[in-house]
Amino acid sequence: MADFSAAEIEAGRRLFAGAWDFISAAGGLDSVPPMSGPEIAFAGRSNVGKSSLINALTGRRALARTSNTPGRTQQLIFFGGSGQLVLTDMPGYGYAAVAKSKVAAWTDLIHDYLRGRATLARVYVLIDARHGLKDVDDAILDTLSKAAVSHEIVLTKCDQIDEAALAERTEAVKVAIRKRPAAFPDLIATSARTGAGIDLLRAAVARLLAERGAKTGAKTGGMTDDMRGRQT
Ligand SMILES: Nc1nc2c(ncn2[C@@H]2O[C@H](COP(=O)(O)OP(=O)(O)O)[C@@H](O)[C@H]2O)c(=O)[nH]1
Ligand SMILES: [Mg+2]
Repeated sequence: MADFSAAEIEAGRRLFAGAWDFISAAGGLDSVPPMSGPEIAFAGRSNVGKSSLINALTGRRALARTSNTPGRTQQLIFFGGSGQLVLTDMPGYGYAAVAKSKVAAWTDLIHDYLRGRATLARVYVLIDARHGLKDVDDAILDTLSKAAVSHEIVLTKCDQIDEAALAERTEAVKVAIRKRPAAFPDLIATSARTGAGIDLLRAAVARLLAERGAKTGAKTGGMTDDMRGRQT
């Protein structure tokens, strides 16, 4: 797993500290909030733990609604904090009991969003540590590669398997993504339940934004007035 300095861990902590709020939910591209600060998105199968991870990162118990009923989040959900960073909870995929037409609509939305969002700094693709990569995950990884969107795997629910199984799973996923150039070669193992790896994921985002800021000369600032107006 990637090494982070104490300064990066602290930068990560600060990046996610403070108040986080719901900005808006979008069922289509016409209703996504205007692009503002750098955005990171969380993708993954229904029930993989996207909402729980967002709650763990932001230290809020119910910012992103979590659910035992897979397939409930059918929209892109945007969250903003006191800084510029925007978090996007993406609609889950791979839930069998959903009608084909609905799957097509989600797929279109996800693909449009990934292609059209210049502020999107990285997509974290969540994989359940118990199950590893599945065919449906390959589909989103293919889409991300084609759209040349930077992405990294995050293992979720690591509290559910023992250390040896986690090491084995980590290695298997690493081998599988080695053939994907747009995929970050490392991955981060997390548990929203125990908090394991959450500080590392925060640090990874802080490092990403620092690198991106250095490239674009972007300054950090607050949420735009336009975004505030959209908060509910
Ligand atoms: N044991 C364990 N359960 C988790 C973890 N993260 C999420 N869950 C559970 O997995 C289910 C789905 O989580 P949710 O965040 O709603 O998944 P989403 O559909 O990807 O947004 C819920 O019952 C969560 O409590 C975790 O780190 N460990
Ligand atoms: Mg969710």
